[in-house]
Amino acid sequence: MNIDAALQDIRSRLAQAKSVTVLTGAGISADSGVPTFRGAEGLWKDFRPEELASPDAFERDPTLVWEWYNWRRELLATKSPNPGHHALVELEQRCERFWLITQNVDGLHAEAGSRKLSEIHGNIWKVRCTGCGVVKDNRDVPIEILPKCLTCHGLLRPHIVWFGESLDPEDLHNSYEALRSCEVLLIIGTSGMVYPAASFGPIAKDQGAFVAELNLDSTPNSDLVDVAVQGRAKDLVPQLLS
Ligand code: BJW
Ligand code: ZN
Repeated sequence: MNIDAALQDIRSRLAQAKSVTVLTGAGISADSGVPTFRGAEGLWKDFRPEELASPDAFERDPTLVWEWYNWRRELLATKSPNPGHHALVELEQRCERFWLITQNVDGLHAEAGSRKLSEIHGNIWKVRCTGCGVVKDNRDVPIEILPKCLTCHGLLRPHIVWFGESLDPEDLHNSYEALRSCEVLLIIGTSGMVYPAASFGPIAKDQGAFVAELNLDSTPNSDLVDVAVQGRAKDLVPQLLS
């Protein structure tokens, strides 16, 4: 199927669906200039995830981990939502039932105006106390190293889900509910390598949803979906609404 026919197929499915769920990954923010994780230009090319994005790494060297997050904060502070993010806000407004599940921690979906949203890997603009667990917004760039909790003086950490950590139960509940009930699932800009999000496509497919993938490349999801369209999210997602 050529791209125009594939987009038309997705458009007509969206128009008929009462319940739509979307899963996004780093690819949608790549069009805003945010680096992805994997691939030739990805963050994991220069940084080792187990040295920076794991609870062990933070325990071993919190200064190093915070320095990395300060570098990311400096970069992200200059970035804005792109037409792909904005098109998903419009889709949310058009749909009777809608849920956006994002793996991205950059906060760009919320900044664009998405409200029916689970940020399942957390948010880089939030901090969590390792002592009392309180979560607070923090947009300091750079953040003071090492940041401390004003209530209990415990060490603050990024409110991000690192490898080996469990996702927030409420985010998981909302995500599974949205996957079980959707008629259409759009999977946008994720390599489909990280669990549990990597299982979301198969879950929606098993319960009978029409599943479409929008990505620059093929991924492990490409073979199981009903339609896979290759291209940039900022170009493709707005075309689903036209
Ligand atoms: C474009 C584009 C453009 C580019 N337009 N497209 C088996 C079952 C269950 C769990 C596991 C399992 N095996 C291992 C696990 C544990 C682990 C895991 O999945 N590991 C895998 C690597 C195998 N998962 C976990 O630990 C999770 N917790 C968990 O499962 O708890 C229970 C448990 C624990 C332990 C064992 C078993 C169960 C937590 C995962 C947390 C992930 N956190 C990270 C890092 C946060 C650090 C930070 O950001 O500060 O989140 S990992 C990193 O990958 C980040 C992302 O959200 C995540 C996904 O990446 P994403 O978004 O897909 O980005 P990329 O770069 O991979 O891909 C970009 C895509 O965009 C590409 O396809 C491009 O082609 C495309 N693209 N430009 C459209 N313009
Ligand atoms: Zn505290």
